[in-house]
Amino acid sequence: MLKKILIANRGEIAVRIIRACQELGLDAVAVYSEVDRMAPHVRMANEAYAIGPASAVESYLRGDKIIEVAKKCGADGIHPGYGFLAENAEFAEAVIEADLTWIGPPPEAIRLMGDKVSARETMSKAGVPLVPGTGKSSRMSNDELLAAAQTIGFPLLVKAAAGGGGKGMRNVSKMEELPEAIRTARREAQSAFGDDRVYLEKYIENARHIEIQILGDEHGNVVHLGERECSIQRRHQKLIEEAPSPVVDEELRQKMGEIAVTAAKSVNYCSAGTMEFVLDKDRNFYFLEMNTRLQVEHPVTEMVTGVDIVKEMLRIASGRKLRYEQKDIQVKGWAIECRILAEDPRNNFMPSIGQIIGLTNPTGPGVRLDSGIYFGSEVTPYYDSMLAKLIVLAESRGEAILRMRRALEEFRITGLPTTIPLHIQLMNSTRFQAGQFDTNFLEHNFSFNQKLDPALVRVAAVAASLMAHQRNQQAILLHQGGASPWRLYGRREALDRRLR
Ligand code: MV4
Repeated sequence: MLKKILIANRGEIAVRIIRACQELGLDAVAVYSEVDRMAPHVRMANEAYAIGPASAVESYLRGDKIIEVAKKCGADGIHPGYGFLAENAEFAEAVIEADLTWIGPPPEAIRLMGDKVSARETMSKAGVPLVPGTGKSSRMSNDELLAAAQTIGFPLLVKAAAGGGGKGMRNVSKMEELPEAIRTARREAQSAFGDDRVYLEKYIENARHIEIQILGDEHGNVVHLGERECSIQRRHQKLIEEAPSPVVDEELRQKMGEIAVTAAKSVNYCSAGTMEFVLDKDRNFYFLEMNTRLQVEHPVTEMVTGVDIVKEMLRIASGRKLRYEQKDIQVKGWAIECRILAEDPRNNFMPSIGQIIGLTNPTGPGVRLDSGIYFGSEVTPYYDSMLAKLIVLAESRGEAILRMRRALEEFRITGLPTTIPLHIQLMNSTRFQAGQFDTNFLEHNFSFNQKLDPALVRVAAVAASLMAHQRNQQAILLHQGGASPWRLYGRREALDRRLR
C-alpha cells in the first residue's frame, strides 16, 4: 500500500488530492513555485518543497525535479492532477522508471489517446460510433485530405492529430476554403505540438458536449459513473458542468456507458478516465476524444454517485480491486458546478490579478467548495485563471439551480473581478433553466454586457456603505434599547468578570 504521495500540481486540485490522501491516512507532499510559497496546497500538505521560479516551464512542468524531490523525501507515488504533466506519457514512464507509483492510467494508454488519429482508430475497432471523417492512415497528404473531404461533405472540421480540447481546430464550410484551412492548421499544429498531422471530421452542428466518467482497476474491471453535461463553455473553456445531463435518459446513459466500458477494456485502461462525445439534435452520439486524467469537473459525478474518484484512483494505484460493480453505481439527485474564474466577464473575459482583500465562502446544505484561494492570497498571472469550483447537490435540477443561485449570492470575492455575476445571470436565464442549450449558447445566445459606468459604481459603493452603517445602527438601537457599542462592550466585560 502507498504511504506517502507527492502531488505534482497546485491550486484547488492539489488541495482536493491532499484531502483524499488525508482521508486514506496517507502523507501528502506538496511542491511549489516561488510565487506559491504561501499557497493553500503548501499549507495543507505534510511536507512541501520548492521546485523553481513562477513560470510553469521552470517549476510545475519540471518532471525531472519533481521526481528528484519524490525520491529524496521518500514518497512512493505521484499524483499529477490535471494539466501540467498529467497527460505526458514520457513523464508517467519516468515516474515508473524511478520506482515510484504513477497514480494515473498506463503510459501506453496516455500515448494512444493523445494521438487523436490513433484514438479514432482504436475506438472504431472497439465498436464506438465515430463522427464520419478521415480514416486509419496517420499521415495524410493535402491531396488525400481534399479527396476525403468530398465524401465527408461540409461543414467539416480540420483537427490536429496531436491537439485536443479544441486546440488547433478549424471550421470549414465549403471546399474552396479547405486548402488554406489545412495549411494554417498544419502550421499551427507544428508550432504548438511539433507535429503537423491533421485529420478531418464532419462538423456536428448545434451539438451538446456529453462525457462519460469511467474507473478501471489493474485486474480488468471497469465501471462507468454516468455522464456529465459540459455544453456551457466559452472558447473551449467550460464554465458550468452538471450531472446528469438534462437530455440523457436512463436508456441512453446505459448505452453510452456500456460503449465507454467496452472501449476502456479494449485498451486495458485503468485509473480514472473520460470519454468525450458530441450528441446531435436527434440524440445520436459520436466519440470525440478520451481524456486520460482526472478532470476539473469530476466533483459533479462524485456528488450524484457518492463515489470519491480521487480516493478510488489512489486505491487502484495500490493494486486494489475496484470496490464497485456496475450495479452498485446509482445516479441520485442533481449536481451543478460553476467554475469561478479570475476573469472579467464584462471586459471580454480579461484575466484579472491581485490580492483577495475580502472573502466570504458559501456553505450550507448541499454546497461543496473546492478552492485554491484564501483571505489575503495573491492571484498571479502565471497559471490558469480558475480560483475555485462551486458545486451544489440537490434532489432535482430545479432545486440545484436555486441552491446554486443562493450559494453564488453568498460567495463574495473582493479585490478582483470574477465570473460570479455571470454565473448568477446564467442561473436566472430561462434557456438554462429549461435545459435548452448547446455548445454555442454562451457565445451566441447569451449576452452579458451589463456595462458598468465607473461613476455610478462609485455612487453605488457610497450608498452601500451608508446603508450598511445605518443597518448596524438600527440593529443596535432595536435590540439593545439605545445602548452604544461601548456600553455593550462594558456589559459583556462585567458579565465575563462575574462568571470568572
Ligand atoms: C467536434 C464538434 C462537432 N463535430 N467535432 C471541441 C473540443 C474537442 N474535444 C472537440 N470539440 C468538438 N469537436 C465534430 N466533428 C464539436 C466540438 C465542440 C465544440 C465545437 C465548437 C465550439 C464549442 C465546442 C464545445 C465542445 C465541443
